[in-house]
Amino acid sequence: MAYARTDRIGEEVRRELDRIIREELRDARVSGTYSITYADVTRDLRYARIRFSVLEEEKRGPMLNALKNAAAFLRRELGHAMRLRYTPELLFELDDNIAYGAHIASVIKQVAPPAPIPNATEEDAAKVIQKAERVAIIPHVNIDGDAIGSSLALKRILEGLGKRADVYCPTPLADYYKFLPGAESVMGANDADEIIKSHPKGGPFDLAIAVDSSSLDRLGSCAALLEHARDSLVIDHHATNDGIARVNWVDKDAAATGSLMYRLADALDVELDPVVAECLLTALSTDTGHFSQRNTDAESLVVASECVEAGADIAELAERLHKLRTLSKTRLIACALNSLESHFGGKVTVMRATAADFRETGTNEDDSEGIIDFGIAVKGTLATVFASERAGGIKISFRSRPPINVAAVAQQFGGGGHELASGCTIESTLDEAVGRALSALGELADISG
Ligand SMILES: [Mn+2]
Repeated sequence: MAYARTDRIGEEVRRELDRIIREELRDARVSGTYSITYADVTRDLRYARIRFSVLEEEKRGPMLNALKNAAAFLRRELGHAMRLRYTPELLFELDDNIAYGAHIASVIKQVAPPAPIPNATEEDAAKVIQKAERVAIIPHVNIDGDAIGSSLALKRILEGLGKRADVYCPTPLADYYKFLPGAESVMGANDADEIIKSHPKGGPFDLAIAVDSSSLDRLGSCAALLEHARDSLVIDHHATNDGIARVNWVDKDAAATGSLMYRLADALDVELDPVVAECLLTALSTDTGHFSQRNTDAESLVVASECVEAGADIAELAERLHKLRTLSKTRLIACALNSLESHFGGKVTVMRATAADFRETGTNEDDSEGIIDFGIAVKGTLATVFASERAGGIKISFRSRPPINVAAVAQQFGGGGHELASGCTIESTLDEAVGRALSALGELADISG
């Protein structure tokens, strides 16, 4: 059945190309008595081998060159003329040249399916992006400022290149990020599920991009988009990244995924506009504690400087992201501060937010963001634990100072993150989860030594 379909498409491609070449391709090298004899379209529509023959021998070479030079133009025209979900790349060969035909066959073998790229660079990322027309962007669950800022910046960058890009949030976006330009257009996990159900694999997305996400778990049910799209890319800065896409661009030394988006914009030759600037500054500001944590590097300050130059208001953002909080959140902080404990001779602090705290203050999980900073702010603290009671278990967050590596501790419980900031979920009571987190810290991070 599939063969019959590609045969039919092949014949349509052949007919349309013949018409386009005769009517629209103005190239003196295309002359004489020629015919487009056959179009062989691969089943995934990625490639079409176009065979043609020319009666006059001396005109064969020039015509082949003319068609190869015009391949991009012909493909575009073909795309307009035919309603295909993907316009194949055109590979021309002379009907009567067996050697060239064999070469084309080996090229097709080499390029399909594309090989995974485990250590990709911004150039690799730019290449797969340039090829895509419709893109799905997926930030991680419990979306933070880096994830949403980077995702919305990426959406804007891609739209600037004339592509269609949508952000699919695996969990709802917290209210305090809704001021970001583009936040009103984000889609949810249900939208992603529906698209996956109503389209065959490979459509409608040419590319799915996971942002700031170190594992498939972190994408919730939106992880399916990565499998479903024609191609996949991850852009991330977590050292614990599993290599979840075909093209994996992970720079663990980057302060934020926002820094990578800045490099990507440069690689794609896209200038920062006020929208990209505000989103990127949010990403950087969130992941660096407004440019004050240890991961704040020269690049993050360059990005910040460029964002301010492009129109982002850094004071306003600092207020929105770090200084202003609701009365109910302020009360939740009071509960957490009240629970403060000191362990390992003052080297580890612990705070908790119980289900009752959330209920009585009228807050939700999103409001616990940033509370952990109060724990690491206590003088003499090398590591801090913040445990909050959630529907799905106890969410444990860790922060530390060098050389204490809390990524390893979170991984022990199936979580992940960075050396100095990580998290996991433990299914138990609040007290038991805190006990287990503390003993893991003691053993793995050698806190007692
Ligand atoms: Mn990040």
